[in-house]
Amino acid sequence: MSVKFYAFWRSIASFRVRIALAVKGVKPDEIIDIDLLKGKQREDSFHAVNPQMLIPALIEDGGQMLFQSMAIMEYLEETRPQPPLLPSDPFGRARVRGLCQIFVSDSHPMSVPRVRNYLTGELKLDNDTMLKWVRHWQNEALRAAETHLSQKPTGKYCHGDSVTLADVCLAGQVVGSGFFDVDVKAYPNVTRIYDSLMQIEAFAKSHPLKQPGAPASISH
Ligand SMILES: N[C@@H](CCC(=O)N[C@@H](CS)C(=O)NCC(=O)O)C(=O)O
Repeated sequence: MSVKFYAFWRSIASFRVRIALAVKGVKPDEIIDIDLLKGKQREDSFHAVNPQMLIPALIEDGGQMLFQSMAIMEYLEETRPQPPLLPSDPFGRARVRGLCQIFVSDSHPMSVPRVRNYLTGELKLDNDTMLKWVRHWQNEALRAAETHLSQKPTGKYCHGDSVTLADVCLAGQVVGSGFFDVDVKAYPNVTRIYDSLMQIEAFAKSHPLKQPGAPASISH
């Protein structure tokens, strides 16, 4: 089995897949850095890999490229069922996937480079107004998640006491919000779960700021 992983330290979607790989005990054989800060995702060489020009992307055993973090994580779950990252019951799976979507589909896209560049470059928003946009959508997601997570079956983690994909996505949300100076501490369940997750090696070592090339801290 050989795994080729296209990623970047700062990328929250790469962070999600990095955690899932670590939980499943998969160590990529090759990590190809796509430097988003230098716009490398838009170069022809990467366009040939992923026509959407986004990371992460993953290729296993020289097969077809896997794209979109949720799809990649579901693939890992199906091909490496242990330890499970989805509950065994249909309601549990639906709740976990629903929580994932709040972070992955509704909040994260509002903060990615191509959207921020469009807001400042095309729509001529100044930097502070653009950051207000990003923070607004981050807070919307955190507020909704906090309400869900104040209810059962939330436990030590998002869904009971076992780590699921919802936790992987929550970690991405919290770290991503931190990059934009959003006050995550205003959401006590989110913060409590994040703190528990960061006690787990697979999560802690996957943190964006622990990756090669990352700065010690980041703020806008
Ligand atoms: N929904 C996608 C989002 C992928 C995505 O937006 N990745 C960001 C980095 S976190 C990226 O490559 N951005 C490049 C850009 O916006 O130009 C996923 O979950 O994989």
